[in-house]
Amino acid sequence: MASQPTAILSVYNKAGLLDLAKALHAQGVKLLGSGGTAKMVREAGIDIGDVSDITKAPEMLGGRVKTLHPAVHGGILAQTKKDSDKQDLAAQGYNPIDIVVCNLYPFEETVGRDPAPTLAQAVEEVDIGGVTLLRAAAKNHERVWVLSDPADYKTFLDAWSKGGEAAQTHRNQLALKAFTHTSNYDTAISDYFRKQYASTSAGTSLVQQMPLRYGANPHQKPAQAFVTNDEMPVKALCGSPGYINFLDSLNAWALVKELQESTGLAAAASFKHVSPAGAAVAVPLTTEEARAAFVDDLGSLTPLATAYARARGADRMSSFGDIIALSTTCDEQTARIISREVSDGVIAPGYEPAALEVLSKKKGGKYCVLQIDPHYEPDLIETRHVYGIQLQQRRNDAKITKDLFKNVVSKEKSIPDSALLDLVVATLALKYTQSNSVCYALHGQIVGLGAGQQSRIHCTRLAGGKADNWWLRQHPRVLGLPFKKGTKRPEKSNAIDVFVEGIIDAPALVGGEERAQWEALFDNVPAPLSAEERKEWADKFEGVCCASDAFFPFEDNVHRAARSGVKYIAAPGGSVMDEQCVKAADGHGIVVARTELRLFHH
Ligand code: 93A
Repeated sequence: MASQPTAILSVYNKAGLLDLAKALHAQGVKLLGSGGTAKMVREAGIDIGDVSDITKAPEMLGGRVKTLHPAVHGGILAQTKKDSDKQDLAAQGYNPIDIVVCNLYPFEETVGRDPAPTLAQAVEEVDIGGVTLLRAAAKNHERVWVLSDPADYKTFLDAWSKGGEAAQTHRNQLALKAFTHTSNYDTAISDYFRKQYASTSAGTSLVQQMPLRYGANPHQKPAQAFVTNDEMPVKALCGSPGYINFLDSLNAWALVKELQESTGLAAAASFKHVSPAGAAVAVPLTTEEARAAFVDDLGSLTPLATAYARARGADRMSSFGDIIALSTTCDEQTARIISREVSDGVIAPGYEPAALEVLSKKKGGKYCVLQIDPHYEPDLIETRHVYGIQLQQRRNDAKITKDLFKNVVSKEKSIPDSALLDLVVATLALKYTQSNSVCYALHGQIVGLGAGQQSRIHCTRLAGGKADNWWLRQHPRVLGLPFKKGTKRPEKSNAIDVFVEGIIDAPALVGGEERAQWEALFDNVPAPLSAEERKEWADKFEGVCCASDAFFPFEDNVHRAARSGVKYIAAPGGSVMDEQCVKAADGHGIVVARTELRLFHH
């Protein structure tokens, strides 16, 4: 067996090659190169053999086979401490290879070119032998050095001849780099072929990829959605989803799926900017709720229509242009409710034919109708890239059921079934809301959600303000607002909002254009709600549930919740102020369930 160390050189990117070859040669290393690599080294006057010297076979198929041979891979993969490996090499007259220098055909660069290469051109850029060299050398890094990046040549030359533990550490790092290099290379190849053979635009039955018009903003191109396992569980029956549509749809679907699993009731959600504007289960609407949700003209509602009417009615201003998720097959009545609202899209496990017909006419046929496989289970580990760095975590698969609220730590202990249902709705909503978040729920629906605030009290105030608004929208004076015939639904929602919030009566607006536009919507201009009317109505707001995605750091949250009719609170503990918060709750007669489950979501 030869004691002279041997290096195989086979590089597409020839930067630094000559310096490396010169230095290796000077240190007594035998050099063997593939066609172009050997030629360049030889022409520089450095002694180098051809790979074919040891394979005894010429490069063939126009370069498709250069280094793929047992003389090469046996030499790389042999564990020279093993007698049987040594005997195997000797039997074939092969020698061990100690250093592999290789980088790959530029596949990614080629397919990224404008104009795009043909498929045949792309195929030729798929490096086979180089990847095999790298993987073989990386696998046997206990003995073999693998250089996949010209940037590593210099440090390698300093380290390789020294031996010992430091050299092994260096080989370990080079092996990791080579494995990562081939992995990224294969990712680029599969990405390309997925777009060619498994895209919605490829017209094949196996769909793994959907091109998206753009990312979060129009200048963020290209954009796509894809899976690497099985099939894409979501398909567009109508319209084409954008990047944010996808984010909303997947979060909204996860929420309604879990709501139905946990409560046994049909569920719906109305999402905007990756947080729910509303979410609900099918608890029948009171007459006032039906009027405030603009569905009182429809008579009795199906369970799914009830759930969506509640979800959409939670915060009509925020639901403008929503993505809707439905937990069961969309029926015609639900589709009809959706069709008269301003909305961007809907996701459901299925659509009755009549429902699909209604929805596919919306927005001139551009309304986004998505169907999701209800049995789809995402991987337990989820990965995302942020600013070039990959973040990985176990996905939040915590189950939210009524059992979560068993640990009652307040003086008042009793939580009726209806409140347990509302606590499930509020807490599950938070699981899919951008944090920090606080949610108030009543009658099986969100009535106020404070999302994405850095301060918890701001969440609690925001959610409380929305809950108050929801309640005031059922005030007889609001339900009886004398809108002119033909006033559109979004105009009504806006006019009610500014009326309920008291904005339109602000001194700065009286006599101004905004106020005049508002007045023009009515047959006769309504008088503002007086402080007494507001107070009298607010006093009737009761039995509300409030959940928080993390502990309340101060008792001001409890006092604020109490002012919006909150009777039940669910939050994890862990604050130094836990005791004071419970004391504050006791002062209001509020029941507190400590969940010990934090639900941050980003
Ligand atoms: O077509 S290949 O996949 N077949 C091979 O057997 C093979 N061995 C090395 N390409 C192969 N290579 C690649 O050739 C290397 O990864 C390197 O990128 C390139 C170097 O070719 P040359 O030395 O002829 O310039």
